[in-house]
Amino acid sequence: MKNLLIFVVLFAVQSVTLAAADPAADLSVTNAYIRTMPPGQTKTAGFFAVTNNGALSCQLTDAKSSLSDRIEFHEHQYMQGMMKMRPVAAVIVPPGETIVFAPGGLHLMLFNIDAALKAGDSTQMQLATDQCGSISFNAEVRGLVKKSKPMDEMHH
Ligand SMILES: [Cu+2]
Repeated sequence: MKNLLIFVVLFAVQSVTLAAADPAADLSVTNAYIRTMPPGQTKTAGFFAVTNNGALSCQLTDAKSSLSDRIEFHEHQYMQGMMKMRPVAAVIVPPGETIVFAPGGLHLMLFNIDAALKAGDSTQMQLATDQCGSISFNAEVRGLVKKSKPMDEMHH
């Protein structure tokens, strides 16, 4: 009987320790939003800032949304005077750092969107990582900004 009691206490202590060490709690996402789509489009871009307050390096491996069955990490780069974008396999968020997904740089590319996106709506999204668990966050739908440069329409 005494042994059983010790076992229960040890088990409880261990559970608390595991919960406190949950690395997903060390990730936070702020300023998340996706853009509305021009008529006839089925893909859009998403942006956010992710901060790693933990001690582990967190590699973003996957993004999910009920709006899209295919989401890729993309980045924009100037190549020979042209803005081009290409997929990035994974994005690393080092301990203590914030990685910003913003227009003209890193972004999420959401494909095959059936639903109409209305500015002011919001949608639940998840980011998965290699060793820091996954994190859910709310992304606001924001209207397209009118751009004076035609290059922004060329690659999406
Ligand atoms: Cu893209």
